[in-house]
Amino acid sequence: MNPNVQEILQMYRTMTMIRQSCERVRSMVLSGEAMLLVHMPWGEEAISAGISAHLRSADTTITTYRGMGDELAKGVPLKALWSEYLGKATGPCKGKGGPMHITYPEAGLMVTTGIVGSGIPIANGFAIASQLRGDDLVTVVNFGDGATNIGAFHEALNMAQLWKLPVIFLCHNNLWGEHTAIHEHQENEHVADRAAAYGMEGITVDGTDPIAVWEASKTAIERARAGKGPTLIEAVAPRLAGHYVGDAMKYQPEGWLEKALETDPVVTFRARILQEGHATEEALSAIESEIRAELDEAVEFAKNSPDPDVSEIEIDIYSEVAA
Ligand SMILES: Cc1ncc(C[n+]2csc(CCOP(=O)(O)OP(=O)(O)O)c2C)c(N)n1
Repeated sequence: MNPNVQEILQMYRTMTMIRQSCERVRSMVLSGEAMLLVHMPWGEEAISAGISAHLRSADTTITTYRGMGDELAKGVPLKALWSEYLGKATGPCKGKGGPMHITYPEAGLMVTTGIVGSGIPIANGFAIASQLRGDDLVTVVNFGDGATNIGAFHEALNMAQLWKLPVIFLCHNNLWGEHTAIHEHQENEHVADRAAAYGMEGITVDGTDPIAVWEASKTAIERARAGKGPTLIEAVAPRLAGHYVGDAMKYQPEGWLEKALETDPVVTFRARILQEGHATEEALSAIESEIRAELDEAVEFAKNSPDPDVSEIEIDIYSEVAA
């Protein structure tokens, strides 16, 4: 089964929004207009767009410091996201979370974490809650290839399979863990092969192709909603920029990035939409302009928003302890 035209264009819209936001963050950081340590999902846009097509607002998403795409695709509004990125009081975490700690329960975005692998067992917790409530909600946890070497990944997969938890373990395999290439940190040919150790379904897909991600996640989400347990999806999508904005990538072999750019998901999906006749050049340009205008408005809103007041500094940070 394939996505219909409306779904295809929605995925293109989401991917464009993520890419334009990546470009804007980079230009603001490199020009000195914003001071942030940020990790962009450059190249991973199709993964977030493909899976989110099957998610409801009430489903849970957990992501990482490279989570801007997952956050936008799940429905975090641009204004909210940008306000938090710029540390403003209008952000969903009142500017105290920043890019690495965005939470937006209204859209089911429950955790963004900077601790590699830490979101994976937390996903099991949300999934157990669904099981106890007896609903058919799913939890999607996003993480990188490097995170699959963390002990918590293995413990969480074992338990999720044993208890048939409604979780999708979505590995964004961008072929790098910080400055280390994947073949220098694990010997498995595919990250998805690791699922077999726990009796779990594991699948490797082309993470630069939103339709491939759409198909794989449709099957996995339907299985999870039906109580048939978790799936490990490995979506392979080369990282098209540095580990963080400002990383000069001196550790990459010569020509690596140039080759990876040949499968730039936003560029190739655009060309495919045109070639398969799903939309005209004018229609795609209109989507791009519309998003640029929304982004301009969101960035202006965030820039003009107040900083958090100093009196806020301990609020929402420590819990009240009864004497
Ligand atoms: C527990 C822990 N160990 C180390 C780090 C430092 N660190 C930050 S990002 C990163 C690389 C993680 O690679 P991967 O999981 O592939 O995710 P990617 O950055 O490629 O999205 C490391 C080691 C950390 N944040 N947390």
